[in-house]
Amino acid sequence: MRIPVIVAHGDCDGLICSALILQNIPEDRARIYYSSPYFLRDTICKAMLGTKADVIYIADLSPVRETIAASSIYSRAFWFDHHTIEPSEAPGNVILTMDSNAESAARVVARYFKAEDEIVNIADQIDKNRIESFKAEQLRSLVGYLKKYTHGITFALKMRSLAISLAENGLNTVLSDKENLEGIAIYQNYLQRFSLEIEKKIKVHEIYGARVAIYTTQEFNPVYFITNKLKEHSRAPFNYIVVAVYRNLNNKTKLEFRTHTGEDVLSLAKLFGGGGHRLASGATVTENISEMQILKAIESLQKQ
Ligand SMILES: [Mn+2]
Repeated sequence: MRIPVIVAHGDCDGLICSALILQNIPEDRARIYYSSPYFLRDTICKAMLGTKADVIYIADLSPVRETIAASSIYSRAFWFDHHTIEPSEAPGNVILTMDSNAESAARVVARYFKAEDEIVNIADQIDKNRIESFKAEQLRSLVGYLKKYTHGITFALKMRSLAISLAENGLNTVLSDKENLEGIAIYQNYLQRFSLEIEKKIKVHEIYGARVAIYTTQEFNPVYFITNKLKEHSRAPFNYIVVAVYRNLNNKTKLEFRTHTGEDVLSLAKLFGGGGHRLASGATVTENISEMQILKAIESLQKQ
C-alpha cells in the first residue's frame, strides 16, 4: 500500500497546511512530519523509508536546489510555499506551487485544492502577525504552548494529532477540547511573566541611523510576542528587531529578524545564509553569532 507523506513547517501556518492537505488528498491517512528550513533535507529523506516513495506534499518550506533534488526521489512531489526565493529549476515530477504575495502558505494550499475554510483566513492572520479574531489568538496560543513546553517526538505527535483533529473535526472542536484549553491557559500565563522579562533583557542600539533591538536567549521565546511588546517600548518603533537563540550544546544560533518600520529584513537574513519574507525572516547558523556580528551586518546594510 502506498502511504503519502506530508512535511510542513513546525508552526501555525504549517499545521494548518497539513490539515488542509489531509482533507484534500484521496488517501485517508498520511505520514505527517513537521520540519524547518534547517532540517528539511533530512526530513524529506527520513520520511521516505517504508513508503515506497510515492507522493510527498511539502508546505510552508522553501524549495531550494538540495531539497528539490531530495523530493524528486518520490514519484511525485508537490510543494506549496509563500516565501521569497530565487526561482529554481525542478524536474517534471516536482510540482512547485508558489506565491510570495500569499499571506500564508495555507492560502497557497487552499487555492491549489480549491478548498475554502475559515482556517485559511486564520493562517493569514497568524502568519502576518495581524490577529483579528479570538479563534486565531487561541490557535496561535495552542501552537505556542506546544513549541514552548514540548520537544522532539512529543511535539511531533501533538502537532500530528492536532492536524488530524483539525481536518476531521474542525477548529471549533479543537478549541473546545479540555486539554487544549489547559495548554492555552498555561501559555497565556507564561506570556504575562515573559512580557516583564522582555523589558529587562532587551538591548537597544543606534547604528547608522537605524534603531535596533536585540533579544538574546537560550530557550524558545515567541518572536511575534517580543515584536508586539516592543511596540510599547519608550524607544519604539525599531527598524530592526533581532531575536538570537543560542543553542550552546551544538554551537548553533537561530536568528529571527522583524521590523516595525518596513525595513527589508530579508536582506539581513541573507547575510547569514537565511531567508523568509521581506518583513519577517530568519537564519540558522552553525556557530555562535555575537551581538557585534549582528550589528556589523546591519551596519553594512545601512551603509548601502
Ligand atoms: Mn508561513
